[in-house]
Amino acid sequence: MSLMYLSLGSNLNDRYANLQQAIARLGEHFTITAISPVYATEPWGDTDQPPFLNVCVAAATTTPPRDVLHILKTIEVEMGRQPSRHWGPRLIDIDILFYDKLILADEELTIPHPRIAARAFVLAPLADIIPTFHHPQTGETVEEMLERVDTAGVERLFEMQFPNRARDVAVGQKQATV
Ligand code: PH2
Ligand code: MG
Ligand code: MG
Repeated sequence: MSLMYLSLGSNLNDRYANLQQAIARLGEHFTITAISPVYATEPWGDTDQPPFLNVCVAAATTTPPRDVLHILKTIEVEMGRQPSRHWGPRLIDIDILFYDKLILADEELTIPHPRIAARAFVLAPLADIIPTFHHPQTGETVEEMLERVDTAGVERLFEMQFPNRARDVAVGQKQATV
């Protein structure tokens, strides 16, 4: 079993419902072991777009990383994501942040995600689930990286709720129904 950490973001339509649906779909392929609180975040990079909701998820799997990527892309497309400009608005974006301590880079996929250390919208929710995880390339922990970024415009909102009882997933000591 490998443990991976994913970042999810949405800034179009019903952003919260999009995150819920994406996590429910992830639960059909992987064993979700933790879900961070939801964050409201100002757009990073391309700032001329609506604000995001962001969340991070931990998931256990035996699926290799490139196959994970294809599953994530399929979920994005099935949920109705349309092609957009680079860093532009999106219904749902699901990115692999870490996959165990794996380091991998090719034209299709780079792990760890290359911009983790620059993104408060990733580091704040990630620090809620794995504050002491060491970045395999820099050795820095998630909470150390978080201390170095500007967290203005990144606001923790609430824990996610899952009203549709399709599946139970263990979330820490609690049971969240996805
Ligand atoms: N995703 C981007 C670009 N900018 N900004 C925020 N706040 N949240 C995101 O998820 C995000 C972004 C490209 O993936
Ligand atoms: Mg992204
Ligand atoms: Mg992406």
